[in-house]
Order: sequence, then C-alpha cells, then structure tokens
Amino acid sequence: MNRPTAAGITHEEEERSSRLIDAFRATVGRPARCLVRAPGRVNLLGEHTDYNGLPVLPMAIDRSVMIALAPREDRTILLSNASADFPRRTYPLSDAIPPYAGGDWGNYSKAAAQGLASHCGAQLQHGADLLVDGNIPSGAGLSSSSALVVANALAVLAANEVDVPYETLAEWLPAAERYVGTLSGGMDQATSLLAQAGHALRIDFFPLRVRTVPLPAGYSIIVCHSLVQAEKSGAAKQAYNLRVIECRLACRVLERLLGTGLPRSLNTLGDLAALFPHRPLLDFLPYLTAQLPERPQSLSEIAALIGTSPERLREECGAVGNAFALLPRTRHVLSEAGRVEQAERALRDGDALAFGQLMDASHGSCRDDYEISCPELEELIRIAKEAGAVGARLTGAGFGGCTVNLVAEPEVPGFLTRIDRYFYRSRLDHSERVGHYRFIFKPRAGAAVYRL
Ligand code: NG1
Repeated sequence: MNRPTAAGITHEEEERSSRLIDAFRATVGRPARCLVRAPGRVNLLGEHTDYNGLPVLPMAIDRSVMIALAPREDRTILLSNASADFPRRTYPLSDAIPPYAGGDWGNYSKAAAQGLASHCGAQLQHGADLLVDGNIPSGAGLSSSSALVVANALAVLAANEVDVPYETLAEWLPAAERYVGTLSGGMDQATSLLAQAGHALRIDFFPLRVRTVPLPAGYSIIVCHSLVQAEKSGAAKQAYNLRVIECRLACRVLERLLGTGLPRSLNTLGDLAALFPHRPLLDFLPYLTAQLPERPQSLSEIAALIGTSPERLREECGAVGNAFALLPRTRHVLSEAGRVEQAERALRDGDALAFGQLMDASHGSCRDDYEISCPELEELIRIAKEAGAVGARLTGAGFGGCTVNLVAEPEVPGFLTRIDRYFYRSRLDHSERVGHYRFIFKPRAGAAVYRL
C-alpha cells in the first residue's frame, strides 16, 4: 500500500499516518482508502475580528487532525478515535442530523456532515468508516475544533469522490461549525484549508480573500500554553458568544447614531470599512464615546438609546444576559483591524520590531477592552517580555489557551529556559514533558487528502 509521502509532509507525520493506517485496518477490518490531514493554526494578529468581517493574520501549524477512511455502501458515518478518550459514534449522513449532548466530540463530525449534505445533497450517497487521530491541544486557541470539522468534511467528500474547491469549503464550513453552538467567524477553517507552507496569511471576509504574507527572517514563533483550558463546549462558549452579541449590538447603536449618513444597515462592524473605504475605522469611535459609558449597560439602557424594545434587540441580536460593554468592545475591534493593516505592512517590510510592538498593543487591547485574558496568560506574557520576546500576546479566543511570541533566533534558548523555569516548573509535575505545552512553529501548508 502507498503511504503518504507527498511533498510537505514531515517525517513525524509520515510515521503518524502509517500508524493510523495500520490501526484502521486493525479496528475496521479492511484497508483505509484515503488519509486526510487538516492543520490547526496560530493567529499572529487580528483577534475577534473575523466574525466582524475584519482581517486576521494567522498561520497553519504542524499540529493537525488526521483521518484514515474508507467509504461505506450505506449512508452511515462510523466515527472512531485513536485515543480512548473519545468514544465511538455512529450517525446517518443527512442535512438534518440531531446533535449529541453539548460537548460531545461527535458533534464536530456531525457539523461537517450536515453542512456538506445541505450543499451537496444527493451527491453524497456514501457514508464512511473514519478513524481520527488529533494532536492539537484542545481548548488552547489553536483551532482543534475547526481542524476536526475540516478533516471530517474532507473525509466525507473523499468517501463520495466529490470535489469541492477549498475556497468554497472555507466559505461553507464556518456556518457548518456553528452547529456546535459557537457563533464563530471564518478564520480557522480558512487557515486550515488555504494556508501555504512558509507563510502567514492575511485573510479578509465577506467575501473571503486570502493572500500570503512573509514572516521576518531570523525570528521564531513560539507558542506557550497557559495550562488553562478554554473549552468552547463549556464556559468559554458563553463568554465568546457574548462578545459576538456585543458587537452586533454596537452595530445597532452605530446605525442609530450615524442616521441618514449611513447608506445601508450594518451587519458587522466591518461593514463600516466597506461603506466608508476612505475613512479610518477609528473615526467612528467618537460617535459611541459621546453616548456610551465605559461600563457595561443593560439591554433596556441600550434599547432606550436606539429607540427600540429590549425584546426586539434580544430577537434581532440573539442577546442573552443583561450586561453588554459596547464601547470597549468596539474600541478593540476597530483598533485591532488597524493593527492588522499596519502589521501586514511591517511584515512585508521585514520590520520585526514594528510587528512585535503591534503584537504587544494587540494584547493590551485584548486584555483591557475585550477582557479575554486571565492571570495565567498575563504571567506568561510578563515572563515572555522579560525573556526578550519582541512581541507577545494571547492568541485565539482567549479565556485561557496559549500565548504567541516573536523571538529573535539567538534568544530562543534563553527564552525557553526562562519560560520553563518561571512558568512551567512549579506547575507541571515531574512526569509531564514541558515540550507538550510550548512549541516552536514553522508555518505549514493547509489541508490535504492522500489516496492510498
Ligand atoms: P479559537 O482560538 O480556535 O477558539 C476562535 C474562533 C475564531 C476567532 C477567534 C478569535 C471558533 C471555532 N473559532 O478561535 O473564529 O473568532 O476565536 O479571534 O470559534
């Protein structure tokens, strides 16, 4: 049998895929016909901008979800995992699949299957036996969930020999992933599908546009786990969705304040950039500053400002809870979009120091205005800066998870020593390897399907 040896696959991945293909034969009782690899990602800059229709700067990493698969004659998906932590799941492929209980890993597979079935319908006549192996830490802000969705989608398509361009999948799968209840944007799926080895990506949304961006020569990207899991099936989901809702409410308020100066309604804060291409986004902040306090407001207060009812807002914006901090959230989103523009320029100019300063500023904004940091992330950032990181920030949704650090190559050994000594040593017991929690990542290529 041919084993994946395609260009771009590492020796370690080759070994991992060989083990998975052997395990497939042992557990399913017949040979795998394809192997799928979908990488996770680290976001370098542009946090919580994607669902606002504003740009991001991520790169794919060499941690991934792999699936070995063989098609079935019926339309059943039989889902197994190489790790015993994830129990076997079976469900029929259709465009209306009832979810498992919240937090069940099988829901990410169902999300992909239902999303594809709603687009491809009768083209998908075959279910599949799937054996999954993932090595992206979960709840780390490195997109383990989207890699699982992307890998499952590619597996179902491969089982049916249906080709869908990756650009199209990158448009479909964010909506498909909302099946699990997170109101997420499209950065993760686009990066997993469209990344190119050796480059970061600048991604714009609605419509999706992707271009490669060089990384500064002589610097390393180091990712450090805060050891706080931010599981999106738990509390982090509510906290994440609340940020999305606050941005939707900010759009309603801005519509009201801009009045007839606005040619059409605002679906996202990013619509401001589309409607006023020559005005800096931060020009719009004073409209809010004049009317809104820094503190969170109740839905009744916001409704009164807009001249509508709290019930109507609840319905229109999916608002749950009763404390919404619109001014600081908008300040983060609009300023972060500006930082992405500047960061792309800095990277194209090879100006690592300017890029690092933008990373630091992004972190401050994530912490103070978006309120998505936590004490452990703060400690990691402080140690990283003391250890010489040119830039250091939380990455991904926040509420725990990882930091991303830009470190000059000669400084890397000293940086790692300090992080290990001052952060991990007191937190990990002797049996745990620190290498499981901090990583040096090189930008990897996006997802691939290998026929066996
Ligand atoms: P992670 O870090 O993978 O949980 C989440 C969203 C992204 C984006 C970032 C914040 C999901 C699947 N992904 O990423 O779309 O909004 O947060 O920038 O929810």
